[in-house]
Amino acid sequence: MSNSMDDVAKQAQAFFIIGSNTTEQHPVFGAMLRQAVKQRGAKLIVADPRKIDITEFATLHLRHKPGTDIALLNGLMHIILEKGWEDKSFIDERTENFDEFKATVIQYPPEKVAEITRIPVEKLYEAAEILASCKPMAVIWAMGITQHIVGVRNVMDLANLQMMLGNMGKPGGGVNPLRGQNNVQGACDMGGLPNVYPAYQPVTSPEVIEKFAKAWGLRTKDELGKMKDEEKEFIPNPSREAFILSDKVGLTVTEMMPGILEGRIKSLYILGEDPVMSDPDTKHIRHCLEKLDFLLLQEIFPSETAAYADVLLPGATFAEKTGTFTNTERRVQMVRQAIEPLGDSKPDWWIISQLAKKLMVRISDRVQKEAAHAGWEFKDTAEIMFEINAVTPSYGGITHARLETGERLQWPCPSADHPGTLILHTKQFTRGKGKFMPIDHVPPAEKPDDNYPMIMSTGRVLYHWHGGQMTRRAKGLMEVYGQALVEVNPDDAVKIGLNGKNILRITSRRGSIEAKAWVTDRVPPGMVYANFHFPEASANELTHASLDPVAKIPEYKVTAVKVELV
Ligand SMILES: Nc1nc2c(c(=O)[nH]1)N[C@H]1C(S)=C(S)[C@@H](COP(=O)(O)OP(=O)(O)OC[C@H]3O[C@@H](n4cnc5c(=O)[nH]c(N)nc54)[C@H](O)[C@@H]3O)O[C@H]1N2
Ligand SMILES: Nc1nc2c(c(=O)[nH]1)N[C@H]1C(S)=C(S)[C@@H](COP(=O)(O)OP(=O)(O)OC[C@H]3O[C@@H](n4cnc5c(=O)[nH]c(N)nc54)[C@H](O)[C@@H]3O)O[C@H]1N2
Ligand SMILES: [Mo]
Repeated sequence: MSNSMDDVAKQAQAFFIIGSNTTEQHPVFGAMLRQAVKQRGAKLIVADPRKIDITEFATLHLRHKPGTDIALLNGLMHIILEKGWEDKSFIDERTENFDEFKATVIQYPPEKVAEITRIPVEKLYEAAEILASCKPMAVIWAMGITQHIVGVRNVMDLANLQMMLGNMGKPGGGVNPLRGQNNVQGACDMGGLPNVYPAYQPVTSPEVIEKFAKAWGLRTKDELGKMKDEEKEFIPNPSREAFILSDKVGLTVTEMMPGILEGRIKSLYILGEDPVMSDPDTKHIRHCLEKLDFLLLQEIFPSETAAYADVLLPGATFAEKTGTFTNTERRVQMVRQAIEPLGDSKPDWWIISQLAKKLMVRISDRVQKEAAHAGWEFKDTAEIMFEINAVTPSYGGITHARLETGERLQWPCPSADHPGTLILHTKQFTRGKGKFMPIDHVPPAEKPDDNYPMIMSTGRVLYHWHGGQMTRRAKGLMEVYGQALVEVNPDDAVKIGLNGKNILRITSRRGSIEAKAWVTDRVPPGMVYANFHFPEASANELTHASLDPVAKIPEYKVTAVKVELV
């Protein structure tokens, strides 16, 4: 989030929630927003194909066709320009490329947008007026925006909107993606991505490579090139670049799986992920995992993916270890060990460091054991944090000691005396001026046809967590929500001939599931909504791996399906 939950909830005059089921998937923040609407009359626009719970509190619900967000946003911005509601001084002072962007937006008059999105023209005008007249206005989104082949473009178009209205760098405004997993923000900040080191420092940059090579006592490619042959004697494996830092961008998960079939990937080390449940097109994923030479899985439970593992290492859970999580507002929080790890389980960081030491020795028996171990000897996670402080500028001043005193630290926090940053981009953007990006509507990858006439959208429900390894083990949750339900509109229920029966078969071009119907107008006619919480009826048996070309995120939100009575 560019802003913080507090300032958004307390100071925004309007919220634009687009593609986020906030009260079910981020219930704490969802409750804060609901209160803002009820108690201080903040306006709320929700753009979501489904009638999710928070629409009950909405000033306006824009129920557009899945995968038409760009058309919707361009249409709203078209009206804002037509009415002269844009923030001209912000555009002049803080941004560039406005004219090129404007030329694209002009192509989206309300009538055309109404046709693409199925939102009536009057509603578009009403929405544009609320968004432009309530300042500051905060945009909030989640997977309804990103899980599309145009995920990155959707996000850029939301940034266009906020720059056009001058809502960036101000309390109560901003662009606010709600991060999903408890520590996904932290994992990304620490370089758990194929193209960057911690703090988004590119793996392709020679300066960055040199910095990390120095910090970790490794050689750079340049240094290796300059070395004499006899010096190379001491380098265990120069040809495999084992002891230098690679400047190659790695693969994303969604590229690794097909990479197995292409022979590019021979083994996988999976930690805390259950791809058999969460990756698109399960049959394909099973096939890929079967072809691996070796799969090491580090888990807290024997998950669905465990069936394919050669070795299963027991990781300790959040309650059994001490460290930090970084939440959606870039805030680093202490997590403290409450109980001793059960059985043989060990904290993930400890397992990784043990493995690393063993691998280093295996790679070369010529390297001194101590040298190989250097850099992997951590007493605890507070010590790991010191290394983070040294190489991660935005975390430079975030230590366990400061967090233990109760300080609220949101990155960037570059030094020990820095108070952290509540709101980003207050004076300028990371690149200097904010660049408007001309973005055109592109329809979803999979189109309905006579055989697969309906659209399936997928996501989660309040009571379960993804593959359900944790939540399906909770008795109370299973009592409330014990089997997969598929939302189907009452009109479609009639057409399908449900007539009191309740089991549906949903089939896509890749597979088929049977699940109980929940007949509800939460979904519009022509659309069903399924989750991936139960292995016996997981939506991912049906989804497909069409990817956003930049982020490589699959288009989980649009699959063409056939729905029948069982
Ligand atoms: N209880 C619970 N909470 C969770 C999780 C969980 O598994 N269970 N998972 C966490 C994680 S990792 C994540 S990423 C977040 C996800 O949080 P959300 O993104 O809020 O969750 P989703 O269920 O993916 O729902 C996204 C919303 O997008 C809408 N949508 C679908 N297609 C479109 C579209 O084309 N355009 C627009 N504008 N909207 C669309 C859906 O109707 C839905 O309301 O939740 C986190 N919180
Ligand atoms: N169809 C469809 N598919 C989706 C999505 C969608 O909206 N629709 N959403 C996608 C999104 S946004 C996400 S984030 C992914 C989530 O996909 P996954 O990350 O694969 O799902 P989780 O069930 O959260 O898997 C986490 C696993 O980690 C284990 N675990 C928990 N704590 C620890 C720990 O401390 N250490 C270790 N080693 N393991 C631990 C749990 O037992 C669990 O099996 O799903 C994606 N898949
Ligand atoms: Mo997520």
